[in-house]
Amino acid sequence: MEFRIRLPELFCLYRGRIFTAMVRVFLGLGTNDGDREELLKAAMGEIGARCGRLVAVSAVYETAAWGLTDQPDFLNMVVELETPLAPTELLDVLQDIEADLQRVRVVRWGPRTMDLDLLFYGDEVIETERLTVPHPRIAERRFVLVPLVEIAADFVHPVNGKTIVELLEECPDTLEVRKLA
Ligand code: A4P
Ligand code: MG
Repeated sequence: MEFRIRLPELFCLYRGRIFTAMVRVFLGLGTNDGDREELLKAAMGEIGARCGRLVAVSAVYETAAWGLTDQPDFLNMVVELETPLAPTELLDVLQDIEADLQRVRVVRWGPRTMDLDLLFYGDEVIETERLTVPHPRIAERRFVLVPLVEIAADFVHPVNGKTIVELLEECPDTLEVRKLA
């Protein structure tokens, strides 16, 4: 005879652990040091294996450096996932993945092998010492908004109430963001 446990809808089973419902999350990936395409592939593999279920993936874009402009171009992309992890647990795993990909933090906004930013965590607004969500500079950056429009055009920013399309239309950034074939 077969026994099955039926979980109430608010709970889910993920890799042998019971979690409360999955949360829709968007992550930004950026790299401008090393073999950038391989680094993006490796990061995606790790995110899929350790953070949750990948739901959507944007194209890869070559982008001029924002902030500290005198540095090599970046490759950027964004991904959507469903995660069972709490925000700080997710940040821990993202920072572990950055470390595994040999990121060394030297200069703020400077070159890096892999930068993983938590852009949105559902519609939650989080302000702690370690974490600001939504990521505070989304609206100022075409390298985030252009790939986001591809996979989440109608997603509403929980703080300013604007969709990603609206944010892109209003974005003052003029730096180049070029889709790779
Ligand atoms: N932290 C707080 N909130 C978050 C969040 N939502 N996601 C904290 C991720 N981390 C968050 O980040 C510093 C601290 O931010 C972390 O310890 C975490 O607790 P970091 O990644 O160590 O430092 P950073 O990336 O140099 O600084 P920062 O301010 O996070 O920079 P950004 O915003 O990540 O920007 N130009 C192009 N074209 N493409 C890029 O990808 N990236 C940056 C970095 C600058 N210019 C760029 C790009
Ligand atoms: Mg960062």
